[in-house]
Amino acid sequence: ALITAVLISGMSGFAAENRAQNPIVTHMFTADPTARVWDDGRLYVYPSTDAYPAIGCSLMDGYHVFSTVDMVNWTDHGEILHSRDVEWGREEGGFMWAPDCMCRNGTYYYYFPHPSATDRKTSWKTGVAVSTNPASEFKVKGYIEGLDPLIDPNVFIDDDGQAYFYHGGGQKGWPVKGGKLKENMVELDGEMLPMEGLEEFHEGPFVFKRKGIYYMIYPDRHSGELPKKGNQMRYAMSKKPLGPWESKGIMLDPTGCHTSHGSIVEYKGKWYMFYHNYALSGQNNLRSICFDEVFFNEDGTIQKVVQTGD
Ligand code: FUB
Repeated sequence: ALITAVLISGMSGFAAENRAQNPIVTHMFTADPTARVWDDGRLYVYPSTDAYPAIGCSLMDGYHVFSTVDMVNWTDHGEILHSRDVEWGREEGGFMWAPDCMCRNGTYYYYFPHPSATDRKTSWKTGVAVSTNPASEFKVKGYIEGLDPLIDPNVFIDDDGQAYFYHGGGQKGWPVKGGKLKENMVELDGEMLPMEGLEEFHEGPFVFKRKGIYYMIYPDRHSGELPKKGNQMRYAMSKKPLGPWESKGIMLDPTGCHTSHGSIVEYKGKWYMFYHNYALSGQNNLRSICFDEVFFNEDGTIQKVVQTGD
């Protein structure tokens, strides 16, 4: 993997009135952002990469990492992983879909869905690449054994140190499942269970915790005009990391892309949602990552996120 530190200035962040200048990356097309804050005080975004010209999701490849300390200036750390680094991948590459990254004891675990060369529909595996650096030198270690062929991995570590793995979607009607991970972050600890109580689940689960409440956000199956087309982001709340979940409705309207996908993170005292829209390309399958602030009500419910820059 390359370490290409490119300072992208003047194209993103907050304007004077403290609103995000979306999209935050304009020199390439990016989607499915997972935002993480690590001990070095930076906020990192781990997105997937859309191929230009747009030909759907098949040629998505070459994951980059972006980071910031001020939500204004973003560094592109360059490509950290490509399908050619993946043993079980398709010879022609592509299909490097929505990733996640988690840190435990100074090691960064990068989770990515990738199908085999023979059957892209039912052969998805969740690969794990490992590094001691959050944005470079990732080496593929293999994949998590014992999973269903679902997409969109997500990892959450609870306050007691227990790690949880979630993933879901990939085929129409496929579920979202969750379970425990062992301390080594690459093996399941017990059974993966279907997550109960989620309305209209489509794909892209992301779990976080705030004030003792567990949240799962996810894209639903909506595809009509609202006035924009595409999936809506819904959310559910729970008292436990593996549910049962209580559906709470829509927290992000369609962004103009066929898909939606997002993550929520706290940074420097504010909460942000990262997601993608089509503002840069005007095409629903050439996406660009964005963020906007998230506001919670007293009872913990989430106010609908106002999209900036669409
Ligand atoms: O970007 C490729 C796939 O589309 C992701 O894995 C899904 O979440 C959807 O955004």
